Amino acid sequence: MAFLQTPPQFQCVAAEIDNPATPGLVSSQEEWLALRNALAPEHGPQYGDLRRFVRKVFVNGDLTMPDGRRIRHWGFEDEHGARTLPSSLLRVSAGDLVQVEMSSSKRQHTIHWHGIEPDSFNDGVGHTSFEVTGNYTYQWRAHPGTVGTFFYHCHVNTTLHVQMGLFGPLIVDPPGTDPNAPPPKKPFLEAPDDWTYDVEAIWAPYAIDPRWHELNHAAGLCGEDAGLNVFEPEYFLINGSPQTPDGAPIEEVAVHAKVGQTILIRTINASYFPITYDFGSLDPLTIESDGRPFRTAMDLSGLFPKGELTAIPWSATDIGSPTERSSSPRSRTSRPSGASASTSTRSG
Ligand SMILES: [Cu+2]
Repeated sequence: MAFLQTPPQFQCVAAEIDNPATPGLVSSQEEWLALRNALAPEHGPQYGDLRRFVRKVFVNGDLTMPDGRRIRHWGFEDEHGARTLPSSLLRVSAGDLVQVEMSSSKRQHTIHWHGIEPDSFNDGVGHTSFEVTGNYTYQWRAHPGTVGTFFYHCHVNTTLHVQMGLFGPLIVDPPGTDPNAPPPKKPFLEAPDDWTYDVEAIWAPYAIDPRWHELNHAAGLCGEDAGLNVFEPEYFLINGSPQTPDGAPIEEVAVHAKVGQTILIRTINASYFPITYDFGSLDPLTIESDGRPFRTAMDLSGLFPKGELTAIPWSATDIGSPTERSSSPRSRTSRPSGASASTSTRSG
């Protein structure tokens, strides 16, 4: 058996590569329903709609840190023109046929659907298929048996492009449900009734090494040492909101619920070190990891490796404002670890 390996000096992102047409691109809901209903039973139950989204790369995002420092970031602009960090939520139901029209800026990017298993054309792993210049419509079906919290991100020079902000949450709701319906909802159909949540939040622990934000698109791809093995974060955020030095809870991502309501927090670890969640006096359950529901809740204290996506519900039974704190990342150079905090408040 033989294989070819590309030496580093030829791995640079430099060429304009034509995108292929999306294999079997479905043109309408009617066409999808006809195809879906003609599937043999072993290819899945007959549910799911055609859902379309747009994600357009932008590279001129601008975040201001508490000390006034401005940080350049990238992201995916959605079909409504929103440019957020993380990029906008993409939410579907199991069985849906998902089409995401992606357009890159001048340089190559992709969207990889982490935890979803599309065919390789639509998987968004550039070096096993192609990188997008111009436009490409990703098409995949949300697996009827895989429900939960995922994320999507660019997979070109991945370490850098994810840090630059090219990522967002992806939620697959249970089959046969409306992904746009508000809670109360079950996280997955087999979940016990008391896991039904009334309030939902999505938190992405994220940290910024400012040096990385000055690098260019292809830094490190051409055999040079861009220092992408050294991550020295100076700012710690939840979503796009930075922690202030006084440790005050980040109000922008605070969760508000009424007494007796159940809260579900979906986390996507967008940083490069394990994250520790400290829920204070609360006693949350962990019910899912990487889009794979647990049949029973598990105690995963301290075990949140990179890329793990976890849903954590808890019941709001107290009145007060306990602070939930996510702390990390600890850098290789023994800087003190950072922390970012927010709160959940309960009203009567
Ligand atoms: Cu990219």
